Amino acid sequence: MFKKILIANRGEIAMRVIRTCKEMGIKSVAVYSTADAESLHVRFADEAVCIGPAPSSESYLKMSNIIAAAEITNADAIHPGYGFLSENAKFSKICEEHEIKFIGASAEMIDRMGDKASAKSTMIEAGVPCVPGSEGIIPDFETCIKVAKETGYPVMLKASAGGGGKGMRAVWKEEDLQNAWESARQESKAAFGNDDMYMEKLIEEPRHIEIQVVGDSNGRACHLSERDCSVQRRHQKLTEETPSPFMTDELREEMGKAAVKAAEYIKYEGAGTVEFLVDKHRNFYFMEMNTRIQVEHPITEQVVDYDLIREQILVAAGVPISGKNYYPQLHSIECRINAEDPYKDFRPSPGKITNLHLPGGHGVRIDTHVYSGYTIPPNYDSMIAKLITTAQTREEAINKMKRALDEFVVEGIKTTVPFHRQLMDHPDYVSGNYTTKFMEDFEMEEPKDD
Ligand code: MV4
Repeated sequence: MFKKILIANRGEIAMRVIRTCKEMGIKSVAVYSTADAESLHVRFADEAVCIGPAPSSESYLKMSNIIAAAEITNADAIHPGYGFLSENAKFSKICEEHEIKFIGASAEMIDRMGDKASAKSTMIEAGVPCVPGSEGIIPDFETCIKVAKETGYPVMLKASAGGGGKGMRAVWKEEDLQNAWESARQESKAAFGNDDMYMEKLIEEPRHIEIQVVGDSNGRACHLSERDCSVQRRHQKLTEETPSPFMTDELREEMGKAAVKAAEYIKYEGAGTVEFLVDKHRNFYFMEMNTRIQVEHPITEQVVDYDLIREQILVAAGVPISGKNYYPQLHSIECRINAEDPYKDFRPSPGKITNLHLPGGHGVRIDTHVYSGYTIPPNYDSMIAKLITTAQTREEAINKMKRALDEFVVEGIKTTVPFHRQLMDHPDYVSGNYTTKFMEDFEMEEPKDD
C-alpha cells in the first residue's frame, strides 16, 4: 500500500482525497500555487509544496514542478483529482517513467478514450449501443454530405478531440451542412489543435445519464448505477441526482451491463464514468467515457455507502474489487455552489467571503474548501462547494435541499444558492420531467426585497 500520496489538485477535491488518505493511514502531500497559500488543503495535508505562481499553466498544470514536488517529498503515488492533469496522457506517462503510481488511467487508456471517434469505434466493437452515424472520422466534405444523407437529418457534427460540446454542431438540413462543417472544424482546431470530425444522428431532447464503473488490475469491472446530469448550462453541470427520475429497473440493468462490458472490454483500471445519451423512448447510446473521478461522485457514494476515492487508491495498489454491482438504496442530490451571480447571467464573483454559515443536519453533506475570511482567487474555476442531500425518497431529498439552501449563508460574494433554491421549486424539476434542454427556458425570478 502507498505510504504517501501527492494530490495534484486544489479546492474541495484536494480536501476530499486528503480526508480518505488520513482514514487509510496514508501520508498526504498538498501542492499549491502562491494564490492558494491560505487554502484549506494546504493546512490539512501532512506536507505542502509551493509549485509556482497563480496561473494554472505555471502551477497545477506544470508537470515538471509537480513531479519535482513528488520527488522531494518521496511520494509514491499521485492523485490528480479531476480537471487539470487528471486526463493528461503525457502526465500519466511521466509518472510511470518516474515510478510514481498515477491514481488514474494509463496514458494509452487516456488517449484511447480521449479521442471520441476512436472511443466510439471501440464501443461498437465491444457491443455497446452507439448513436448511428459515421464510421469514425469524416475525411472530407464530400463524405460529410454522403454520410449525412445516409444518417438522415437532423445530424450532429462532433469534434473527435472534443467533449463538453466544443466543436459540436446540430444540422437540420443539407443547405446548412457546409457552414456547420467549416465552423465546427475551425472551433475544434482552435480549441484542441485538431479538426477531426465525426457525425451522429441527432438525439432530440436527450437526457445525460452516466454510469459509475470501477475496474481492477485483473480486468474485472463493476458498476455503481447511474447519475442524472441533464441539468446543465453551456455544458457546465449545475446539479446531479441519483437515482435518475427517468430510470426504470430494467433500463438500469441494461445500462449497467453495457457500462461494465465497455470497461471490461478495454480492461479499464480505476474509477471511470461511461456517459450515455438517453432518448424519450429510453433508448440509450454511448456518448463518452471519462477516465477520472468526477465532481458529482459524492451522490453515488451517498446512496450505495461506498468511498470512491478509497477504491481508486486500493485498485491503484493492485487490490482486486469484490465484483458485485451497487444499486441506490436512497436518493441523493448534489447542487454545485459557484461564486457566480445568477441574477447577472452567472458571471463570476470572486473575492473575500466575509461571513459563512454552512448547512448541516441529518442527510446533509458539504464538500468544500472555503471558510469565513477566505478569499476566492479569480484564477481557477468558480465552484466553491458541493451541497449534497440524501434521503429515502426524491421528494424528501428535494425538501432537505430546500431547507439546507435556506440555511446556507455566504456574505461578501454572490453565489448560485438562489438559483438552486428556485430550481428546487421549478415544476419540471420537481416532477423529474427535465432533459438537457431544461436550462434553455429557465428564468431567474428577481429577488424579493426582504
Ligand atoms: C449529442 C446530443 C444529441 N445528439 N449527440 C454535449 C456535449 C457532449 N457530451 C455531447 N453532447 C451532446 N451530444 C447527439 N448525437 C446532445 C448533446 C448535448 C448535451 C448532452 C449531454 C448533456 C448536455 C447537453 C447539452 C447540449 C447538447
